[in-house]
Amino acid sequence: MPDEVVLYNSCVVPLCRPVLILLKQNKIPHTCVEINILQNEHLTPSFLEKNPRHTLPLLEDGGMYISEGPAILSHLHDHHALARCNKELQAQVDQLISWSVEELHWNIGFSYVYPQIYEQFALEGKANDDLIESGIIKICQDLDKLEKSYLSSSDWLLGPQTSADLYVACIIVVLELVSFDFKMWPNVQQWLKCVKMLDYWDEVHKFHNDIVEKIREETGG
Ligand SMILES: N[C@@H](CCC(=O)N[C@@H](CS)C(=O)NCC(=O)O)C(=O)O
Repeated sequence: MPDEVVLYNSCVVPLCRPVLILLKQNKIPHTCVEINILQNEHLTPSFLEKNPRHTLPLLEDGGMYISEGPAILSHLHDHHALARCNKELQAQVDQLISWSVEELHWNIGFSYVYPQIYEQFALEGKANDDLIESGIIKICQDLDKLEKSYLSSSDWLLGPQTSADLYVACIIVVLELVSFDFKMWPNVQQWLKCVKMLDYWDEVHKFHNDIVEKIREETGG
């Protein structure tokens, strides 16, 4: 049994990235196993034995398998050196992380970006257009919330910098894959710049950043 935790990770899955950054920032010994989700490696019998719901990220620790980002963080708080905030702030952090992995990721990923770039997430014809149209409306509402409330008077979402900034930003930058223009949300733009300067952001986002760069070159953006 490995002494260090194992993160089953995919370079194309944004929800793996905050977990990986937090492992690195908190110096928690870990190894990464890359699962090629586009080749359905998450559906193989050996992976399904580890996680019957076949989602990534998945953490292995001491023979136990933990899926769902928020549950992974809770485990790392309890059993490893993942820093916690005071109770009141931690409740706010947990709240924003839960919102981001469910609602925000649904709106940005499954209702807008993935149906445009991944065949397997696209619906047929007009249904796909309708999905994308409803997605962008919800995304604008989400960005408005961040712009006008969380980021209206603070550089970070909850006052001090917390793991909620990482989680929410890892999902927001998925919009870069469709060259989304953030200019209507200057506070969000400024905040993203700050989050991108955090330790390990660039290292963990190398795959993502390379694709975004390639898109920029192709579109002359
Ligand atoms: N709520 C989960 C969501 C994880 C999730 O949906 N991961 C997707 C990739 S974005 C996945 O693994 N999909 C593969 C599948 O469901 O078969 C979390 O926070 O970890």
